[in-house]
Amino acid sequence: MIPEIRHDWQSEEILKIYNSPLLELIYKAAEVHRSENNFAEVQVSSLLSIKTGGCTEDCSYCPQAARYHTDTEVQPLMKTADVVETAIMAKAAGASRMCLGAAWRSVRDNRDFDRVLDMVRGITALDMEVCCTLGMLTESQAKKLADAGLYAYNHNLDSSAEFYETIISTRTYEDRLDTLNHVRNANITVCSGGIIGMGESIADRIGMLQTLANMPQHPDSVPINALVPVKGTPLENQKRVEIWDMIRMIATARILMPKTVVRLSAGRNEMSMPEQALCFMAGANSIFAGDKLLTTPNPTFDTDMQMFDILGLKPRRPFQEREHSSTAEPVSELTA
Ligand code: SAM
Ligand code: DTB
Ligand code: SF4
Repeated sequence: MIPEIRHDWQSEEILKIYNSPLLELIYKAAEVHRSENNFAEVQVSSLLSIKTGGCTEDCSYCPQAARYHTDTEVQPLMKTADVVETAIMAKAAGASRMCLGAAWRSVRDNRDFDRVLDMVRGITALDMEVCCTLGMLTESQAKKLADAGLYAYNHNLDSSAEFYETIISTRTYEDRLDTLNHVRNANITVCSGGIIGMGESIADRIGMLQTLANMPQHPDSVPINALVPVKGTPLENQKRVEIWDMIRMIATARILMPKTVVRLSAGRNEMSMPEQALCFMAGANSIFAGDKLLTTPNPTFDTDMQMFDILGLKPRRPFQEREHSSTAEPVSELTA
């Protein structure tokens, strides 16, 4: 079976896939994954918060928003040498990508941005992919990041356009889409996904997947985060997302976007190994590794490497995504 790469998914069809009997859904997604990707390979990203807390935005899930009283300590922008040092350790531990996160609403053209550009150059020189997530970008900022060697930019849609308004009031869904366009136009790979477990409906989950899958080019990677409820945020009392919902999201993303890297993202610290194994079976082929996400705990590199050994998975080499086509080309012309 060779899946067609489509950009015209209707919400009814997506809902039907999402709601199909669970084992059938996993089987179908696994088939797509095996036909389109090397299913034994998992892309391993390491996350580093280069500027923590004190953010002006009001994202209801986020421990780094200044207006919520969380235990997150505000930290200024890290020094370039410390960031490169951390990347060297992450590479030695098996990561092919370093993802740098800053608690900014948007990038400003100042010395801090120049420092981030230096970090991008420094880590790229280690033969690692660099991803940044710095908030909103202008066209010229995206171009500067591309010129510095940036490989990927993460900017999540988080949910459907309708639900987005209820969790964030300080920027719009359109703002998010504009930044993603600037990233794509600068020839940086696009990483965009969302969070489940915030109180959204299934229709909201479908709406987000539909927006991502119907972009003219599928995002190169799609992180699926389970909400980490953090004390002090408006979503602190949300109950833990069911593993079955995570699996349904991952499998549906895999079927809609066959060649995209689907990342099993936040929430792994609360998942058992068999639960994660089902996510890989359903088409997840990336993780964030390292004992911390941005501010919350994550399994250690060693734990994950043991899991890979048991499941027969291996970390993927860097710089593979640009080689895959997420455009409207017929898949039959591509090798699986
Ligand atoms: N400030 C930038 C932005 O908002 O794009 C970059 C950093 S922000 C922390 C990156 C992403 O982390 C958010 O878009 C959201 O999807 C995810 N995130 C933040 N807090 C989370 C939480 N408590 N649980 C799960 N995902 C979370
Ligand atoms: C993404 O989708 N998930 C990561 C990354 N992109 C930047 C962030 C998860 C953050 C979880 C909460 C925290 O550790 O602060
Ligand atoms: Fe700021 Fe990003 Fe957190 Fe929103 S998600 S409060 S923009 S750091």
